[in-house]
Amino acid sequence: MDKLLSASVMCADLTRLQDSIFELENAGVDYLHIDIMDGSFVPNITLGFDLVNAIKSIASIPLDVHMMVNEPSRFIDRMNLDERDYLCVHYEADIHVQRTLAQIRDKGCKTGLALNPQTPLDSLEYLTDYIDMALIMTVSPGFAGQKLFEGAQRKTQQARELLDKWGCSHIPIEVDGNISFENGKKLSRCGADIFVLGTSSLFIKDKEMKQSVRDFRAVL
Ligand code: S6P
Ligand code: MG
Repeated sequence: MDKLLSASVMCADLTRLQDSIFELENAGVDYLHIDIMDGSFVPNITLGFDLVNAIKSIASIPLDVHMMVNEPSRFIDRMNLDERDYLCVHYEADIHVQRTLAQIRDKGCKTGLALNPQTPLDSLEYLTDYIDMALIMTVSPGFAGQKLFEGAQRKTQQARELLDKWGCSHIPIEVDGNISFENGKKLSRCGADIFVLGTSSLFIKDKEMKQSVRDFRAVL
């Protein structure tokens, strides 16, 4: 499977959002990762649906929307996404997550299912028919600039093994949180396919983003 890079928009310069989006595209990332938080599922509030739609209207690369929101089904129709985009919800945030994943499919975009660090991998087992990507959180969600949790490599490797065992080698694994060059390299070897780049590797003072993207691809 191709290794893909998804840039975390919440880490970009939001005072000049349009330029930031074009800079990220120009730097050569594959997706724009947009974090939506509700101040309840996670203790923070970041980007929202209107912003997703605004970005979608100017972006030429697909979006990778990560909803850290309780009962996400309430908001899915608020976003104008298409078949190139991922819309990812959390297993822990929705007691009827199967229905929500089906709702996202009906909407016509790709589904993602995210798991917090402590959530067991077997949560994925009966949902594999409904997911186009598994998002393994490598930090507890809510903030940029955190440290990789200790079990992240083991969990990523086991996720890959289990998905393969269940006949789902086609489902990519995304990793999100403290994806530095070093952690990206290790997680890539464990089977990660999509890497969310934030303050640990892409938004680095005095380093050109184009160079960071090149360097990141080189370590994978
Ligand atoms: C926060 C969110 C993430 C962050 C990203 C930041 O939980 O889901 O997508 O934006 O992890 O990257 P970094 O390198 O600062 O951890
Ligand atoms: Mg995220």
